[in-house]
Amino acid sequence: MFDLGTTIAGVRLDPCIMNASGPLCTTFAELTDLARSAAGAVVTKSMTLAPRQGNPEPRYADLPQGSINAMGLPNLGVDAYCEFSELLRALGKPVIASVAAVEPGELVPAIARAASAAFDLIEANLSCPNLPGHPIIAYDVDALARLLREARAVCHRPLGVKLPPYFDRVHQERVAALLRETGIDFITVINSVPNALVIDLEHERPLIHPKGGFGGLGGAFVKPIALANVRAFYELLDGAIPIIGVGGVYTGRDIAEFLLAGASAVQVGTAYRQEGPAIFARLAQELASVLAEKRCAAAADLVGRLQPLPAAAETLPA
Ligand code: RRO
Repeated sequence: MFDLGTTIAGVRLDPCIMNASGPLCTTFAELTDLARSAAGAVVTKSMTLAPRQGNPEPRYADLPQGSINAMGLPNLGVDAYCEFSELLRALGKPVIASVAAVEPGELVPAIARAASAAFDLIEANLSCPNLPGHPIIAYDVDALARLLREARAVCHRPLGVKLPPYFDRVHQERVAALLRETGIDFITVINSVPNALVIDLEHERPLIHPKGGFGGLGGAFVKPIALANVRAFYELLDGAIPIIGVGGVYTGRDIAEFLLAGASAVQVGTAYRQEGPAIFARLAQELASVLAEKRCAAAADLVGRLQPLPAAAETLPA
């Protein structure tokens, strides 16, 4: 009755709701559960050239308004996910490979390997905040430019990039120009808000172990930052590059806000980890209810439709 789908780089995602790379998408069993859920696509945990154990535990904590993590890229390695790709696709929905690297030089070979498998889209994760001693690549625009050019050259599949939150319009302008110039097919914004610290007052310790307790913040805390980044890139890219919004999606109303800001699809991280694969059916139903309230036939009708708030009329002294 309502069209909840979208098309990104020629790939139909229906509904426009999927998991975010990160929670519950590392093992074949987790990925199969996602493929059998009501999500519009399956996104893998970020894969690296070699398998990784990740950082020492405890490395994740749920919080009243979200989550903090410093997982450190635990994954089975790109070869394992390439092997899974055909089997997962056979379950009937698009599969998106998230690809990352510890050393920047490992990114392009990992992308080339993933592109040789049956993935529909490749999402280059250039925004992992949790690798001790390694800065977030996408905060260095020159390094980002180099990697995007090299990745584009080896990747014949649609190639997107997952970006960190930016807090300054000038940074968003530079990155948007680069995305256009390098022919990137879609962007995913935002990764977790990096280097947050949550303190357990009673024990006078951080909640997680790695990096002295510093980790990426997700969930409700970050939604306004995510919406602002979606909006800024939507304006700067003029709708030319589709945007997948992520950060604080718990309800259909949250999804509608991301669509209004300019996202064509959304990903769900913290809430998916807390609620499991059944969340996708609930979110699809809730998004349909919002469309009904707004008398829209399709999710696409909301994309970018955010209106400016008129300035309040000045009240003159009597
Ligand atoms: O594995 C992680 O620590 C992690 C990654 Br790769 C990422 O991109 N974002 C995040 O919050 N955690």
